Amino acid sequence: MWNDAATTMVRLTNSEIAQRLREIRALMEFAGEPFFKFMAYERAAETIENAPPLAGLIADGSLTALPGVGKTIAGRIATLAHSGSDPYLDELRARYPSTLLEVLAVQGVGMKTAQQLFERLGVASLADLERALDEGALASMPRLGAKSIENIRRGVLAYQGRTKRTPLGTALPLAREAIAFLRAMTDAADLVPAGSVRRQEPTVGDVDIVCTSANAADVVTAFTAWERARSVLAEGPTKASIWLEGGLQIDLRVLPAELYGNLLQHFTGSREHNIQFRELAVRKNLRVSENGIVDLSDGRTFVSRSEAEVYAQVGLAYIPPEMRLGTGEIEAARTGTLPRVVDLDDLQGDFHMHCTWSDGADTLETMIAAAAARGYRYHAISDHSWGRGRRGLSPDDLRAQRAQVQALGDRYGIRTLCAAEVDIRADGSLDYEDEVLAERDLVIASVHSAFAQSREAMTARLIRACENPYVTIIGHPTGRNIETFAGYDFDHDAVFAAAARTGTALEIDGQPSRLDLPSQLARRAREFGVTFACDSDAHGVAQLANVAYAVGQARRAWVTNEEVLNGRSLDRVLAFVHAKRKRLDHADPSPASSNGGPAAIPR
Ligand code: DGT
Ligand code: CA
Ligand code: CA
Ligand code: ZN
Repeated sequence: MWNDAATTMVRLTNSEIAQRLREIRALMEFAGEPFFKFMAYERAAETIENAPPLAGLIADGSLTALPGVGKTIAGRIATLAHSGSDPYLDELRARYPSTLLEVLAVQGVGMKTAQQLFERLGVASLADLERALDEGALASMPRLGAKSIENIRRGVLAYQGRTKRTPLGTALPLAREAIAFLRAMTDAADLVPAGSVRRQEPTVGDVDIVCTSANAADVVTAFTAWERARSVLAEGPTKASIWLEGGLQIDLRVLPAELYGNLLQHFTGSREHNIQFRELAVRKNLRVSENGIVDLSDGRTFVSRSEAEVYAQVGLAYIPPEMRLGTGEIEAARTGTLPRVVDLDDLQGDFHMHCTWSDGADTLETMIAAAAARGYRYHAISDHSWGRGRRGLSPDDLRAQRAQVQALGDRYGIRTLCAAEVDIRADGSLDYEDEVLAERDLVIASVHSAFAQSREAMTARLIRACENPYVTIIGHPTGRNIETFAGYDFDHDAVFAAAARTGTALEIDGQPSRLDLPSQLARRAREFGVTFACDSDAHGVAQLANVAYAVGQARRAWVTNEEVLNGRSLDRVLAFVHAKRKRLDHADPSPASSNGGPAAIPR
């Protein structure tokens, strides 16, 4: 940890120092210090945020040359940088609970109000404030009208929404880091994420990790001392909770090995699933708890190391964690009708990836090599079309790119399909002429513009894209962003029906910000007989692994390998492409796509 002389100088980043200066400012103001004093910390925080890394400035004593940094504050910055804290900050923290900052961060709670809430009602945390709101205690405060109280109530909700959920794509790598740390530092075994991470929920409230060990206390101690832990929320003999920088919580539970199956099942949830599981058990005269399954007829308790046994004891087939949503899986497991859902290992390829020809970070050859290294039989390079001024390819570029693929020959032992991700324009026409599309081995068509269209227009737009004989896959079909955008409005059923009728696959895009189709919709689409494509949408080699998120969502949607296009052999993929081209080109030409004539099928 302390092996590098340069890093021993400064333990905090500029933004961590700025954050602490802002904390000093907030607590000073709360304490009633004069305006000019606490505002000096605000100005210094701004300066530090925009300053170069501080080690050099501290070493030659030139911190005070920064605008807004006087002698006192320069001393505090140097102390913070060296030790991670500062006596004045410690003094303020001793006087006021750290949770007070939550209250101060709630929109609608001014400084005066926060002071009064603290003094009169003892409100020192968000939880206190929520309770005071629920109990109507705020109405007793002078100068706080109904409208202000309503504003505070909204502010609390907004604060929770802001701080509450973390994308799976952020949480799962952190869970894996914590697991790797515990594996290296302790004797813990059976380390896995549980809870919503294991269920592959697109966003998670917190991360739950379970493991087994004969030395639970040692595992807990190591966990709370992890250098990524910013604070320890709770610590007990067999469990602990920490907070990481940025506020993600990780709960660790160390379980007795003999009960591992029961407890893993319990801590995986979902709540709805567990309730239904217990209800079914009760009807069989069994009582399920985290401590085992009691047969009420003879009082015997069954405990198990394996989840499969736990389900079997209640007469159920094993239910994969992604399916434990309380949406019919228990009944299906009881009647033997649970589908065998697609597995990451089933995939033979990936259709959606970009390289430096458009907006990818890695070259064509690097992407091909990386796809081959994943063990795929085939993959498609699907760079963007040229329409919207982003780095898209012209028809000539597409031909040049194919020449480059051909020149590489069989060097990597993988078949590279020359595809494209083509914009679906506002009217449902595509960004290339049909002649150009016909030269592609397959085509992904995606909406990247005009999201605000009416439901009718968007539905017609997507159906028209499905009807184009050359469109193999509709990319990220709803356009949602899991944090910021619910997706554009369209008639889902109508588009699913069109996709099934025309032999167009719908993508399940594995980019963590997309996860699109959402699993509820993919499950609905199954009822129409839709084929899916589980894709990474990688913009660099590291993102090829995002295909695992696509598979996770497909499993949540009960999608089987047979329903996934890239679960099939290359011959069958090409047959899927050409069956649609043949059928629609000859039998049912739509007005949008009739200018192509019979396609020359590229080999
Ligand atoms: P999240 O964290 O909101 O994304 O969702 P979960 O499902 O991970 O919920 P969490 O972290 O509160 O609890 C982890 C699992 O523990 C949950 O899926 C089911 C299980 N569990 C069973 N009984 C209880 C209970 O009484 N309270 C809580 N909090 N969890 C329970
Ligand atoms: Ca959780
Ligand atoms: Ca939890
Ligand atoms: Zn893309």
